Amino acid sequence: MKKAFALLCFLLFTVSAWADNGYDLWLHYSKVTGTKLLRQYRSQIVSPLILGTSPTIQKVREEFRKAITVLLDNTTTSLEPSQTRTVFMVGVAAAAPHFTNAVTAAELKTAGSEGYIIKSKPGQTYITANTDIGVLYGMFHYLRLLQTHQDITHLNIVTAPKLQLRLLNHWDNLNRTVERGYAGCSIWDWHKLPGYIDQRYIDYARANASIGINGTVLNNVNANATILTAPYLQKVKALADVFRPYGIKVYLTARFSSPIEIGGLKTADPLNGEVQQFWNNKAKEIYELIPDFGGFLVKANSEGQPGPQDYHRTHADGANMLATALEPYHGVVIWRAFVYAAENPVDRHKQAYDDFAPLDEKFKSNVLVQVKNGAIDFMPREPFHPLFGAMPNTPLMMEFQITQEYTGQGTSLVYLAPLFKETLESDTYCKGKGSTVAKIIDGTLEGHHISGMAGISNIGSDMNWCGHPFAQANWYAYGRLCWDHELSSDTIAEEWLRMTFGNENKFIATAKAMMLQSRETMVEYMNPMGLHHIMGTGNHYGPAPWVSDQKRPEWNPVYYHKADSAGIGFDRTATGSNALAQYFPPVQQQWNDMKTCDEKYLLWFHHVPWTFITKSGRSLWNELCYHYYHGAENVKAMQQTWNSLQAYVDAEQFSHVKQLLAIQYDEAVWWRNACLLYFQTFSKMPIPAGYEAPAKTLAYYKSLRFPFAPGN
Ligand code: BDP
Repeated sequence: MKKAFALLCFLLFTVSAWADNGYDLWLHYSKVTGTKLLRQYRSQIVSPLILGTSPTIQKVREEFRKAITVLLDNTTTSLEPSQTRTVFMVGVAAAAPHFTNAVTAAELKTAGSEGYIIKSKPGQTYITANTDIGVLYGMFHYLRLLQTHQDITHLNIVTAPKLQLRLLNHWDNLNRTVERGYAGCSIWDWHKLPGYIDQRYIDYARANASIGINGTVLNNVNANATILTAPYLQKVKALADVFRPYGIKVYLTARFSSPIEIGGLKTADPLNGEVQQFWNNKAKEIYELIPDFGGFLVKANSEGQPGPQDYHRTHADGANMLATALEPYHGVVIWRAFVYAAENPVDRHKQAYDDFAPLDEKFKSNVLVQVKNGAIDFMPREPFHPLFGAMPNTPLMMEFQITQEYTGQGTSLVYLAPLFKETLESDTYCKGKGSTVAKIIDGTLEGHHISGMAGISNIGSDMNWCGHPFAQANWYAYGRLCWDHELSSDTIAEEWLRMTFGNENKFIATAKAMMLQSRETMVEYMNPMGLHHIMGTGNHYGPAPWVSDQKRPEWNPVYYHKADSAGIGFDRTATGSNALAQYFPPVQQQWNDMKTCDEKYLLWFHHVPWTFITKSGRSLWNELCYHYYHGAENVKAMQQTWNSLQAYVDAEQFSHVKQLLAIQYDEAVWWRNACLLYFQTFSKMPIPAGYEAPAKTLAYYKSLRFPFAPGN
């Protein structure tokens, strides 16, 4: 008896220990709870008929079977035609007249090449689209409804993605390190490819397809030309073959100097005939292997990368040369605008605009320019990049960073949808009020034929893919916003929580509130009031606002905060660098007066006296102290919140997040203390009474080193 009990305990323990290691992501199917709901689902989903035999439709079938077997706790649901009066049909509209009877031509037009239609009434369900991939997306949407316990008897959904290129950018190196990766090694095992296809590649594709991501750039923007050699292209082809049924195209970063490194040429000058021929041949070679290859992503003349300016050519010359090579195959060039020159005395904020805005009409039609959300670099909070709105003739792609290089790296619970939304909803006023960044990148403002968004991936070889269990939410949110940038952060968080952790309302409400607050909390304890780029050098881990010894001025935090005895902040108005002039006048007006400037951006645009009275009535110094302390306190509150949710979460997941929150709290206190002690050397003002005094000295914080911090 005792033995049996011990065995039972062992089994229970083992099952729960393995039950939720996070590998399933948001595709964590579990039995629908609630008898009424289960009854509804079981009566609606009877003898589902999935029409078609293509590889994509096979995936639809596999996923559907896998999901409903668990969700409906039903191993017997047949996928054969039904003799009953219940109809449940899935497939492309052309496959059966039932579909075209159920939906209108206008609805199919709206769905386009990737969208889908879901219609239901009691006893009848149709999931259809113009294409196989639309059907797959529709199926995932339907499963999401089941996973989140929605009523499925009166559905009338017609949807299409707002953006065409919905890409992940992996900053993965060929040796499996990941630049700014905090979740283990690269998931691409180049050495064993093409022979060994890891199950992860398939699950990666499933997860991406489930949120509508349709492209992946496999390698780092700081590129290695080896990826373009014949043996590596075979490896790339193997991945492309895995991803194809899931509607995911492969893209590669192209090192601009490849003609020299792997082509035996002496130059990479884009106007040189041999160089052009090298790229034309390379494109041909790639498309013979991978007929649906997406195209090239290029980082050129930035942070030491080679580029056309090495030959006194423009970014457009470089991009157009590659665009010509890809054009016959309908490939695109995605050219990054993240550039700042080594020896440029101009405010870094202004450099990309200065380089790119004049090139607006110079790019070929298969070139997109990929612009980071802000002009500096994925900071916890940045005003939108002034290039949005400044290049009406060029399709601009958004580049967001999903990996948390500057937003807490691998240890912090920071839900990034509010950051993404803040940028997308910003009004550029380029064509009057309502010219939002979202409308620029989705192409609707200027009527572009092509549009896209890129997210720097946070995926690695960790069991749960993203390191921090909550970092999965950022991958999810990014994909959902690519499909529909009008979705709210709240909606997306709720979907993700329900799909990942289950549907307990108390859990959802509490965890969601914590997620929604988390980004602002991080801003408060790291970079309040428009401070930016004050992190550690190289690894970008932790605070180091004092660093001033880097050889390039803009690599030094002191360049950005400019603290002195008079005040703190970067004057980017007409009396300073005048970066503000790169924005349209109504935006300038919002930010050009320190008395009216939104305090979120105050120190981004102004050098503000320590004694300046802020909107709260506190002096600037006291306000900074308030934010730093408030942010750290909020992390403590997050810890308490998480502890209150223990009963709702798998033990392994619970403990994982709990331990990381403890680290996050220590890091928040460290940011707060280090920054305030350092800035205090200029303000000469006391930390207000009532706040606990920093535990360590400034010298101590300055002495900290992290030579093996990940991602560097
Ligand atoms: C910076 C990263 C660096 C990247 C660079 C980029 O620190 O590792 O190479 O962005 O976007 O934020 O190219």
